[in-house]
Amino acid sequence: MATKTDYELHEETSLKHPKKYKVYLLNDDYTSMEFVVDILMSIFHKSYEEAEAIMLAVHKHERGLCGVYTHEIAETKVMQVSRRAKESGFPLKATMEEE
Ligand code: TYC
Repeated sequence: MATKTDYELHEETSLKHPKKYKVYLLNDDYTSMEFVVDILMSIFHKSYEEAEAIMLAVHKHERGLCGVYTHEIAETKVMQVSRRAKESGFPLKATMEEE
């Protein structure tokens, strides 16, 4: 078989290893601890215990890892956090960065 083009190699490796993105929650002074725990349980599927530990870590260290996802899923989680926060009148934000 002829040598693969850069494009073919890229397609092959990106299908096998799609890039992953870390999603972080950011601390602020106004969002309630209870709301953050609820977000971690409902959007990031954490148990109550895990959610409380992540929330306290964010409160203490300014940001905390909520999960690692493909680009589309990470983007959706960030948007869901932003929509729920807005609806509830909290400034809570999530960010994503390539792993
Ligand atoms: N710092 C907030 C408070 O004292 C709690 C908080 C935790 C807010 C985590 C955002 O991502 C966050 N009420």
